[in-house]
Amino acid sequence: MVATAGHVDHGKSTLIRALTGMEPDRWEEERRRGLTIDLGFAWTTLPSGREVSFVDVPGHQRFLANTLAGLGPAPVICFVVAADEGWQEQSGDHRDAIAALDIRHGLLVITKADRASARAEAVVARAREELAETGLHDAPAVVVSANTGDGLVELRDALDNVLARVPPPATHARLRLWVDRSFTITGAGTIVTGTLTSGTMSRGDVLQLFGIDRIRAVTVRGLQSHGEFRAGLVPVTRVALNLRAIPHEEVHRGDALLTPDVWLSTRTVDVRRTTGDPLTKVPTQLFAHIGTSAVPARLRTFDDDHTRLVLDRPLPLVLGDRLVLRDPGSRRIVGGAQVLDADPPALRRRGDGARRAASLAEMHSGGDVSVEVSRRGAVEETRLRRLGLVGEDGVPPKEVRILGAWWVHQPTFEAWAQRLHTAVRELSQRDPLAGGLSRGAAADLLAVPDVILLDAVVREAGLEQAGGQIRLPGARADLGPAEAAISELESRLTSAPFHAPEAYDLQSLSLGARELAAAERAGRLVRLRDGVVLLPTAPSLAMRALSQLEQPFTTSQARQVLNTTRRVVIPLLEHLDARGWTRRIDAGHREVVRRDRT
Ligand SMILES: Nc1nc2c(ncn2[C@@H]2O[C@H](COP(=O)(O)OP(=O)(O)OP(=O)(O)O)[C@@H](O)[C@H]2O)c(=O)[nH]1
Ligand SMILES: [Mg+2]
Repeated sequence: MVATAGHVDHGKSTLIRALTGMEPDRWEEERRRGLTIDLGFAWTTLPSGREVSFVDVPGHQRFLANTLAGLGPAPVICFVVAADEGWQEQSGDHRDAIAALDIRHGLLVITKADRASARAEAVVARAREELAETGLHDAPAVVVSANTGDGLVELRDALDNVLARVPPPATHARLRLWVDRSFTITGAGTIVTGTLTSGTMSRGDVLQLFGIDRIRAVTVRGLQSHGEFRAGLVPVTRVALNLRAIPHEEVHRGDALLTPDVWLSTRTVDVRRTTGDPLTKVPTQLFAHIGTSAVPARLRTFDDDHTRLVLDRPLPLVLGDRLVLRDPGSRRIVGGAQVLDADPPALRRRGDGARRAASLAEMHSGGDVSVEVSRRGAVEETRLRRLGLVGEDGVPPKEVRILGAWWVHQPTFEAWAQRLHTAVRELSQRDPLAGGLSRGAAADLLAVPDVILLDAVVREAGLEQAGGQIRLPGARADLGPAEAAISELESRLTSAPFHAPEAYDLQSLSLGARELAAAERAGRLVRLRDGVVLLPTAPSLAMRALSQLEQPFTTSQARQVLNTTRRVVIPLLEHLDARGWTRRIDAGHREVVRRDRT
């Protein structure tokens, strides 16, 4: 797609008409006044067979916003300067827009040569000087007259050459199509048009329509390009989509059609000035233009080259996007900016602004995935992709490691592990009976965003977890003051495994509920119903004896073979039932559950 550019009345629309035989001025008012007001669309086939679309823009300063909507998505420019008038004020505005948008392909067309052929050379020289700082600095120049037809053959050839040199756009990229028109055709319904600059589109696609006040799903019912139906389209091309179930008034210029769920919606972006006036010298209320959209923006300027833009409404922006900043008061383009961070941190505390300015100054324009990941510690990969920070290869930088869906900053990860280890060690010293740090407390302490990460941090720290508690490894947890009493109990139970201590035994050992619970968590005792305390080995020991009995067996036979009392044997048998090791047949009988070896 090629957009025109150039001062009012310099012959842009006439040129498009001469090249395509199509009328770019769509409105009756435009034709009556001989003035382009809004975008015009036309296309033709070049000598090579290549199809080319044109978007014709208005030159008049009053319609600069429309001009920017035409230039916004354009990869190639046909920059028009009339031979008789030469370089003029809006030539300058359009040059500034092209510089801000970083458009690098195009050609310079000197029109109306029939009126001032002698001046053509000087006009070319001046235009080259003016465009020297833009991507069009070495654009080929062609001198034409639409009236006589002189130079049009050369112009077609030159266009063909320029288009052949434009690098092919990414067909696999996620789609973002900025809408430039929405209208209705009887029988077909809503038609939405735009320039497909990357990604592919097919009939039946479900896309997200990113509108002024909401995002909704739309289905592409039909597709056209250059007036013909297509099943699918690849960039760069003009597209007209027939959308299902949405009135055309609900789609606007500046809306975007998106690949679903892969774009970030953002109202705040940090940008770097690429062209134009130092940011400290520009008004703090501007219009930001991107694609076909124009949104009022408030600047919170950090320095000459960096500012935060707070947009009046969210846009689907990504790292690297080029914005044109326009001052609605003076109707001037104040410059261009590039998105450095589409989701910047809030500035809350004193000094945040200065710190942010410093880190933006350091950031390279391709964005810095390391900076983003280190700032947050861990970031979901999908989010990084939305921010435009993941390269095609998907390989993280050196200090970033992938844990599941997360990209984690390795130094931060190690610091988390160290902090967790310290916290767990201190807790076990302070309160040996605590049984470890709860996962909830650990997550709060580290502020890790996901439990999967917490597990990884626990492993990294060389800690163990059980029952939602994180503790030191091999935790034959020292039970502190209760240690001696528990050891004593252990040795008694080792010699008489089913001789559970009586309440007064526990009392004389100073073992209360808290101490016993800690010992159980540490895996040193089990507590059964009715205050029965045994070694953790007791259940399997009991099973060994019970399976020697004739099946089924009675409670009393069990009591005898285990050499214990009813107080102990009943909770013990219930415990075995609960584990599925024994089965209660009736009030007086049980049997051992035989397991088939599989
Ligand atoms: N003599 C002569 N007149 C031309 C030529 N090209 C355009 N014109 C005339 O210049 C006037 C302006 O032409 P347009 O094509 O409307 O100019 P434009 O650049 O599209 O103007 P805006 O869209 O309003 O910015 C018209 O009267 C055209 O007939 C040319 O090559 N020779
Ligand atoms: Mg025109």
